[in-house]
Amino acid sequence: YDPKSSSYVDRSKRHSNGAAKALLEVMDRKKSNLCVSVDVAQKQSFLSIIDTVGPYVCLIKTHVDIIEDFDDQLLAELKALSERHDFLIFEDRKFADIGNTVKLQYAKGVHKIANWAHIVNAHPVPGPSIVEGLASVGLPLGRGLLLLAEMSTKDNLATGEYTTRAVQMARQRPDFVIGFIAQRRMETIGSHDTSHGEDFLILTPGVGLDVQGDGMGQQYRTPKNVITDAGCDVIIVGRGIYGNGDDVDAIRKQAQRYQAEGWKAYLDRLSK
Ligand code: BMP
Repeated sequence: YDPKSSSYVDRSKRHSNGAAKALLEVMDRKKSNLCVSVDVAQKQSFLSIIDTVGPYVCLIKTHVDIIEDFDDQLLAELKALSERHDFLIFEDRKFADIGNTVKLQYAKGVHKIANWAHIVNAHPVPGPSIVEGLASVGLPLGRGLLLLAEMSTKDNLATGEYTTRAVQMARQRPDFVIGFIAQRRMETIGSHDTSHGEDFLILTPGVGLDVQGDGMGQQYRTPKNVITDAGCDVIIVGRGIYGNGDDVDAIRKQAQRYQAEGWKAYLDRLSK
């Protein structure tokens, strides 16, 4: 079994986790493997970008702790947009603490992330206990977790044995860990026998069509590099979509462009 040559909709049937299933189904339904990362500081701008790109995405990625005028109304509007435009929500929280602390960070505080984010992510650095802590909150709510097995930045430390250990952690909790933030497929890592049908979602940041970096360590690859060549599943695009100002038509055009490029790259991969 090779997830690279299977369709998103066929793969949805292999996942028992509700968030993984729902994501693969919406990707198929909307013909989109585009996740837009909305990294802006004002609520109005945040909601306006999401309303504009909503029809073209499978997933919206948030960093709610960036928003200066955050309130519960914002969450109600985000939820309404996700229903109107049919996308899932991924809070890029990057949990990285002991099980008991991440459990509190996930469920409580100002943001109450578990109440509204279908998907969150965590650094594997604390070991399997971080997954247990998050699962105790997320599993009863049908949520999914991604582990950061690799990063997009220059000279990052998530390589080699660290990446392998992240994959081993995921294999211990396939009910909750639905995949990875990574730059390539992970199923073959750790001299694992892939014949039993393992399937991870690979969500990949560091995607841009017009520039190669941001002067702060970020490194960009194209949708073709990421989806066709590296076999990843979802392209995560931030500033490539809204980085040239807040003109709504320009943002819509960029979202359509990345959606089309990402989908073409997926169809090219399937026809290989
Ligand atoms: P941009 O496309 O504007 O560079 O944004 C990338 C987004 O993906 C940011 O929100 C960043 O936090 C996130 N990200 C990343 O760039 N590289 C990683 O390895 C992991 C990330 O979560």
